[in-house]
Amino acid sequence: SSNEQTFIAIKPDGVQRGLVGPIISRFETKGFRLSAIKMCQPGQEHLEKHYSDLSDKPFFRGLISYMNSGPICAMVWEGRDAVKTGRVLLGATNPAASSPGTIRGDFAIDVGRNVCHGSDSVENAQKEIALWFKKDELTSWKSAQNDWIYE
Ligand code: YYY
Ligand code: MG
Repeated sequence: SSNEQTFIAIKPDGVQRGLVGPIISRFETKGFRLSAIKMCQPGQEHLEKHYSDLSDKPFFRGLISYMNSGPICAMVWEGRDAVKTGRVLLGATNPAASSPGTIRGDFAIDVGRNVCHGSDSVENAQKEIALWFKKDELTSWKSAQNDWIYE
C-alpha cells in the first residue's frame, strides 16, 4: 500500500562513521516519508528481542554486543512498498555481495559491520515498529511532493 511502513535503523557503526545523513538521504530522495526518528541505546534485552529469530545462530552473541556498542538511529519510513523497497536500498546482508549503489554496497565491507537494519516483511515491520516506538512517536503526513512522486 501507499502508506506501508518499515523499520529502518542505523547501527552503531553507521552512527559512529557519520553515515546518519547519507543513509537518511537515500530514503528521503527516493521519495519515502520519515514518520519517526530517534537516537537511542535500548540495551541488551531489547536488542535480543529485536533479533529473537536469530537466537540460535552462532553469530548471535557478537551481533547483540555490536548492536549494544553505541547509539542507534531508529526510524520509521513510509510509502508504497516501503518494506520491500527499503531492503533493496539497503542491499544484501553481506556487503561483499551488496551491489554498488546500495547502502551496504557503498558504505560497508564486513557482514558484522553492515551499518543498517531494515524489516524483511510487513508483519515483522509492524512488530519492530511496536518494539522500538510508542504510538505517539509516529507521525503520518502527506508530502507536498506526493503527486510528483505517485501517478
Ligand atoms: O535482515 P538482515 O540484516 O539483512 O540479515 P539477517 O539475516 O536478519 O541478520 C541480521 C544481522 O545479523 C545482519 O544484518 C548481520 C548479522 N549477521 C552476521 O553477523 N553474520 C551472518 N552470517 C549473518 C548475519
Ligand atoms: Mg533481518
